[in-house]
Amino acid sequence: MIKSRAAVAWKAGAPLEITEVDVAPPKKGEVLVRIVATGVCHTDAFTLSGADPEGIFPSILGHEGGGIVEAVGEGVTSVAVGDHVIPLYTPECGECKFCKSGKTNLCQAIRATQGKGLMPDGTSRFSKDGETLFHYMGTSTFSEYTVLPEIAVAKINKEAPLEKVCLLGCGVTTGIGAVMNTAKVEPGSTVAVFGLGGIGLSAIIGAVMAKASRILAIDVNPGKFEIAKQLGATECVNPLDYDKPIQEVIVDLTDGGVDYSFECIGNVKVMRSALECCHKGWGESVIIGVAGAGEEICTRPFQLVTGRVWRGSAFGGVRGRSELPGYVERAQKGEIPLDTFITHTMGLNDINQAFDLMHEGKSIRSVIHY
Ligand code: NAD
Ligand code: DAO
Ligand code: ZN
Ligand code: ZN
Repeated sequence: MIKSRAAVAWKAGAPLEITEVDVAPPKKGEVLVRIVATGVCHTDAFTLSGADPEGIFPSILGHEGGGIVEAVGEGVTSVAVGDHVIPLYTPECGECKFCKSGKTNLCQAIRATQGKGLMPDGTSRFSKDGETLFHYMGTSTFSEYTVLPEIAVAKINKEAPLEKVCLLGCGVTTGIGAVMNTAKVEPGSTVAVFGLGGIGLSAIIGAVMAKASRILAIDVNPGKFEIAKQLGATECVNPLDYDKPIQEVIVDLTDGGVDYSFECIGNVKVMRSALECCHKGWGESVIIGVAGAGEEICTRPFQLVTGRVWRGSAFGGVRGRSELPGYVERAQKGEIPLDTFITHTMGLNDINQAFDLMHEGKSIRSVIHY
């Protein structure tokens, strides 16, 4: 057992407690990683709020980390002590039906146990005074030391700053990937992005990379517009400035609707707007936001009959072990401006402030430095 500083989520709706926890050594096929830095994503707040149907307590949240391998368990061959890695909440075993399909990044090799907050052998590596603490998304980056299956770490360039590229562990990759891999936006396309947090702003970067001709950035918080424009949005739209549904506003602005839209909020009403602002005959809408437990989407089926397409995207469709190192290289070359996302940095002791800043709409990403 080693001691680790961690932020523990004891129950839904309560602040995290910064405390010392026990971490058991990595077992067969597992690695112990010292997390150097972690971002705080809306999904952590969603789970902490209690709205996440998969939320399990007490647990150690966090899934947007960067760290260094400190020890490896029996049989681990693909990473070694000292390697720099990004934890993957979507692993890549390369062998399951999903990995072999070539059609999805949703590896299922450890899905059953990961969803229960456990390692693949059905036990947890975390405890506090003998009480089991559950893992979260298989990553638990709000602990300085965390244990991950070997198939859930991407080995990256050691020269990349972990306190920046940690953002590629979720938000930035999710937004860019949804545009490039899921929608496959073509040059000259018109794009609407709903929600300008870390995910939506990354979708804007993806739309710029894809050479979209117009990128409409939509948010109810106008404080997000400056950064959206800086990243390449061509127009910013605040739904609160209009007295008609936002889909009608977008359709009017774009001669019948956009080619692609992305919902980056987790609001089922906005998901409908994002679909219905797409162009008749070919417009495609991608759901990225995660809606609350029990919520459902709806639209008139005629929207689909008349050619609009509704799809979803997890981790931007990116296969973590094989593709994430390439994202790190693109960030190193300056093609992905990670600095723009980091509005706040703080130590682990102040992690609850990161949640407050997110709820107040004041941050894009807070990065916790251990
Ligand atoms: P965030 O809270 O930082 O940003 C959300 C933005 O949406 C804010 O700027 C907010 O002002 C805006 N917004 C809220 N209500 C709105 C409305 N009605 N109309 C327009 N704008 C509105 O969140 P984030 O970290 O960017 O995450 C966004 C969503 O993506 C969350 O639901 C998160 O759980 C989800 N997510 C999904 C994946 C995935 O793989 N699919 C990965 C990471 C995050
Ligand atoms: O394979 O069934 C599955 C689940 C894969 C988890 C993908 C989660 C993506 C959305 C959650 C937001 C992540 C921060
Ligand atoms: Zn996330
Ligand atoms: Zn797999």
